[in-house]
Amino acid sequence: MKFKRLVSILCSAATAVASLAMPLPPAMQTAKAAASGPVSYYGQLQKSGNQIVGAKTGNPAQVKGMSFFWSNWGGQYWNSGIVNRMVDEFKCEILRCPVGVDESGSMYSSGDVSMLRTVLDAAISNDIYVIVDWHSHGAHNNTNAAKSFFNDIARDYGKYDNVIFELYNEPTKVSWNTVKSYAEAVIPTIRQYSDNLIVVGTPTWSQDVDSAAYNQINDENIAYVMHFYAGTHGDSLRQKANTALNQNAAVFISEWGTVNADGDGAVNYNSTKEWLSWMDSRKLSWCNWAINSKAEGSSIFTSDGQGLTDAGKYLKEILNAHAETAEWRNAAPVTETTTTTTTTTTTTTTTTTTTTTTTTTSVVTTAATTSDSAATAASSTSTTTTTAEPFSALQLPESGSVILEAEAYSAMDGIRLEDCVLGGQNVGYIESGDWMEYAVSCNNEQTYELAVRVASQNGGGKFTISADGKTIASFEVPRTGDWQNWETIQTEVTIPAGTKALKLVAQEGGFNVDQFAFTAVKKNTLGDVNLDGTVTIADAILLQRYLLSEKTLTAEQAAQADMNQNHVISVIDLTLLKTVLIQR
Ligand code: IDC
Repeated sequence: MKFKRLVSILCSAATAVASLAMPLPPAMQTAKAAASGPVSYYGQLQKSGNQIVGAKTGNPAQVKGMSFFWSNWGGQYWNSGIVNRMVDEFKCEILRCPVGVDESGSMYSSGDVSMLRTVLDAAISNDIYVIVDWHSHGAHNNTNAAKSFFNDIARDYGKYDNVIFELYNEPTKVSWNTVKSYAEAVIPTIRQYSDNLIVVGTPTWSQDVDSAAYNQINDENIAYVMHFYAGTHGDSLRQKANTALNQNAAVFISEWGTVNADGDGAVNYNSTKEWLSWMDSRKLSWCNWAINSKAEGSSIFTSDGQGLTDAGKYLKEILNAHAETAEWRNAAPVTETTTTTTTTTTTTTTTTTTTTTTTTTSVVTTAATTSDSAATAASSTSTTTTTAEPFSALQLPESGSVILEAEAYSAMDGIRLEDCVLGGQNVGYIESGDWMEYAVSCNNEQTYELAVRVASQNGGGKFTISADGKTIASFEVPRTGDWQNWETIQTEVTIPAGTKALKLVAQEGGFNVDQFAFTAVKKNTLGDVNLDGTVTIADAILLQRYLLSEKTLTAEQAAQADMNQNHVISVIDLTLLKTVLIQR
């Protein structure tokens, strides 16, 4: 019986392989690339709780990129060549277009709209997000000008998932109520055409996200804008955003600088690292100021326009590092681009393309050289059980890496925070029986390489990690020679679906913890097309029905079906899958 089946499978496989070896009909040769950028992957950006998620993935989507300079002064860069360069060289996933508006709320030059359209078109063809920013410090003085502008842009561009509307760059010293009334007048103009994300500036040069969060706009898809300049701003501004997040407001960093708030001065690397790590831990999307060559610290181009400034070099490095772990770049193949039925066989072949790059654990291995986040939890005594500021649960990813700062606990007993030599804070004074608990959210069971950054003058510490009460890992802490000499210890952990809390409990004290890095381990269940955890004939049947166009596959399922890992799902994969089943 087995033999017979094998023969028939081999025969049909031989026919299929032979037919595939023949020249492809024209339609098959022109298979179109699928998700080439973040927008195809995440879809429209949407507020969900205090996060911005991708409509297609349901998971937080953190996108990073650059802001152009005021259109009225930096217009020479508003062209498709620069958009391409920003995508290819800087790896931008988002660009921001600050349309210059004066204090009275009027556009400096109506001609700027045509430059804006050029950039929007280029961003859309690059499959990246793009913010239309009414770059004003007095927009509420002229609501009608904003309404007319957003009406035209939303009418023409609101249908594209790429586009985000930013209503008011930076209100200055006005009340949130004033800004809110302005926003409430402009929003319906956009909503006639588009339910895309709208981001709204907040008082005090977009710093008072907390006031906005306490009195939110009644609309389903709004985020509040916070801006910072690393040379000027630090912890106290981050605390305002933490407060806003705790009020279930979504926060968007549509502009930030590595330099001082006047846009000039030297790059403040340490402060920038603290901000970056803080934004990463909360999955906040951002744009950096600015694509320009004016002789000031925030410009990324030198004043002759030829080279990159310190800020430019640094931003390129940051954005390129992000590209290595960005979820959309590491995602599984996307299915169903072109389907063609050949006339010589009854086999239908679907060509699948992908932009997969290898998921690396670079976050983990390079972590020790980067600064960690700033203090995020209130310091507390060493004797009482304390609930820190309620943190949003950390979404554990299905691919790539995420860092959980040790100080971002939701509850703890016995520990204390202290300044960390790498920047930010770490958990210290851990004694036997002390613990920290972390709010997480984990949709599906997933295996991770868990790397914990620890320091211990003398060694001998021991701790366990549990998921909703069940121990999933045990660690022994080596001697690192100093309380601030950090090393990473790691092990593989499997976190069950639905886990809400991870807890570290010290069995033996005498160690410090700075952060936990989770890197998703790709499940090695190739062939599990129906994703039920095992490889059976049901998977082969599903794949066969897919090839006969009777069923569709999700990207995750297609990844499982791609047995020979060539990013094309064909009858060869079916043959391989059947061979695996038969040989067992
Ligand atoms: C600054 C420019 C500067 C220009 C000034 C005009 O860098 O060359 O003279 O605008 O107002 C912001 C604003 C942004 C500022 C930037 C730096 O959104 O327009 O650009 N900044 O000061 N908020 C905080 C800082």
